[in-house]
Amino acid sequence: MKNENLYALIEARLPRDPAAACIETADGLVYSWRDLHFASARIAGWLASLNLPRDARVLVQVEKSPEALMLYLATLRAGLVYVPLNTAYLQAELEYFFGDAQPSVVVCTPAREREFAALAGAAGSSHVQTLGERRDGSLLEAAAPFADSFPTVPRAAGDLAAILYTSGTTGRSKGAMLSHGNLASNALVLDEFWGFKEEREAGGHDVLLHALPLFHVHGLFVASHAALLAGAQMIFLPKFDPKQVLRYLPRSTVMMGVPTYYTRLLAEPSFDRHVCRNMRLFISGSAPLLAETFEEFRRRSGHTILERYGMSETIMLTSNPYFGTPRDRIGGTVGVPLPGVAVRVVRDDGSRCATGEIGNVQVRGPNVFSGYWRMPEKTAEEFTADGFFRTGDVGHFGPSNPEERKPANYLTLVGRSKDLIISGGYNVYPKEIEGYIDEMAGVVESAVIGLPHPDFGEAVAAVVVAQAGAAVDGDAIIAKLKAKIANFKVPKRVWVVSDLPRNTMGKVQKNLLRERYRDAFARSTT
Ligand code: MCA
Repeated sequence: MKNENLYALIEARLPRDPAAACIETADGLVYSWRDLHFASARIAGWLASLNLPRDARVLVQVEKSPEALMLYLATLRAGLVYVPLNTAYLQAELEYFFGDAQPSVVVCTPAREREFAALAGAAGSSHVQTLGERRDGSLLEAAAPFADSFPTVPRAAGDLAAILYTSGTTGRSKGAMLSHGNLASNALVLDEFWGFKEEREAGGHDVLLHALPLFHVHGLFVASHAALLAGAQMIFLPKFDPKQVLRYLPRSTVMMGVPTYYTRLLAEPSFDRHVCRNMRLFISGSAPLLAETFEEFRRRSGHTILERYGMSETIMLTSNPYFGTPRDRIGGTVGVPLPGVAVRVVRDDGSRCATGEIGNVQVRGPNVFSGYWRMPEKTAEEFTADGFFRTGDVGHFGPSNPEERKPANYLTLVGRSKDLIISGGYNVYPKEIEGYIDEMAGVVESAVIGLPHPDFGEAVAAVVVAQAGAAVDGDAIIAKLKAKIANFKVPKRVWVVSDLPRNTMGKVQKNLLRERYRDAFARSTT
């Protein structure tokens, strides 16, 4: 029977020349495909030596490095389940992930070893290793004695490969369970849809400029899988630094990023057509790309950004086309459903919307996850009887008015049915932050909102009601939150007010608050 482990597919596609460059780092190190294959075999050998049960979780919170990618590949090879965590998460958040995922293996940065050992102890995880950014830490030492070959553990398409935590509307994060088949099907579709296959078959050599974090769908799956299946070289930057990106762009052919990357590049005076001379594709996702960024980018670089749409639960759903003319990439839309992916827009009663009519976006296909980890009820709520996942996004197919030049199969997102803020490509659910603020001394209640921000697209802000006579200070609230939760979730501004606007039903009118404070970050970049 065919081994449907994603790594079996990657292995089958390894370039013929194993000495060819696979990853180049900003420190000037070059890893070959052989290095990647051998080192991930050693880590897989170590994981296998632990004799863990099927579906054992490997929970990882490390900085970006080639070895972090090898650890992910090793987990696939050993048939275990990879659980990556944002490096910004702090104690309170980590406790939840440990309790929920109950990992058998934990890998953290050397600096946080003690903290993780305590968390692991409490959660009953027996194996804690460390991995630093420069090949330091205990993991590589533990893996060193193992062979540089490892037979990839057989897995079926439906077997669990990874759990990705997404913020939850109720404040609790949910673990989206993605299978080997989910990951492989999406990677294979994108290989063709975004022209990697054509480039390869024409004898070209794609070079992917990889500046995304390695713990989300975007950087870990979409970007890395594309390069791994294409045999393309990756330039691996530890984070998005526009100056560094400008240095590597002339040698690159493809870049993927969130809109903030593109606005930051446009803020660099030296960003021009010459710098992009070898590029064939810029892709944007994870947050809405503003029309002005789309247009200005085209003017400055001569390239039309390809905007696509995805989620942790579904990986990629729709994309603007790569083939055709640049005019086929329509700004403000997220393009057409990817091959094999069914996307529909429906009314609240489940009936199909007409072209141009706004409704709820739902999706079904081999890319769609099987459910939330240990949350059968939540999973059941999010799927329709005929197997479509309710994305929580609101949109329409085709033009919503006669002036719009949008074909009927192009999807435009106009909002979300769930209360969600997307800041710099990271999702933040107000309910979670309100929970932390409301438990602070002197606070009666709070409303967390997203406001337009020139750098992050949207920024988190909070409006807080204090108890009469209590000395509640916005800056103090921010400082307390910074010590407790991931920095991107911390409100950039807090206003203390006497009460919140409510409708006749008593519900807080966040739209009025968003209106009142809409210009708060108008020219700010912090
Ligand atoms: C950093 N800060 C932020 C954010 N990132 N504030 C709001 N939103 C953010 N996203 C704050 C920090 O709290 C800190 O504040 C200050 O900015 C500097 O932090 P630093 O880490 O130096 O920031 P940075 O390196 O400039 O990072 C900004 C960034 C980064 C490059 C835009 O957030 C980023 O790489 N975002 C990409 C996210 C991503 O990969 N999303 C994909 C999710 P202070 O100084 O006050 O502490 S996957 C997904 O959504 C789906 C499936 C999909 O379709 O792709």
